[in-house]
Amino acid sequence: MDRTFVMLKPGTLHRRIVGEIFSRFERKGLKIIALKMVRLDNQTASTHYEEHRNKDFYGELVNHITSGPIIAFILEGADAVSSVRRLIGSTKVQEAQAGTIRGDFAYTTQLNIIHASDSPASAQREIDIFFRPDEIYDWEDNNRVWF
Ligand code: FUP
Repeated sequence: MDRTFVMLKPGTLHRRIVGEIFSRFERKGLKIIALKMVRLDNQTASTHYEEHRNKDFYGELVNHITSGPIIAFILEGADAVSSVRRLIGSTKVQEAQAGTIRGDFAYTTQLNIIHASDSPASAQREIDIFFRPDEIYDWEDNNRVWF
């Protein structure tokens, strides 16, 4: 089983769509193994987005992500990284298909609602930024036969 890191950006709380988004991941069959609500400080935000440090949108990105609490979680499942990326849709909202989370709820790329890891290596890096090992639950999954 693979793991991926997901973050609901502050806009999802403003829009009251947290439940809607969780419901899409659960409906698909992904397993929630860690979950927390947290307000990021600048240090954590810049570590998380270090690959974008020199981009022109970086300042706005960090401002947005630290503007209020976010919801961070880890999903587990077969090919979790690519499965979750398919459900959330393209980074650029003009390219995000209807039926994906960004396609349905995000109107601008800068405020694109949600983050999910883009590779197993980034998933591991991001999980380590946000969660201690004792905050991750390897619970027994009686539903696995269905997925
Ligand atoms: P993603 O992995 O889909 O979150 O996309 P990126 O890591 O490429 O981008 C991270 C965040 O930077 C996006 F969620 C929003 C912001 N961004 C922009 O504002 N403009 C861009 O052209 C690209 C990304």
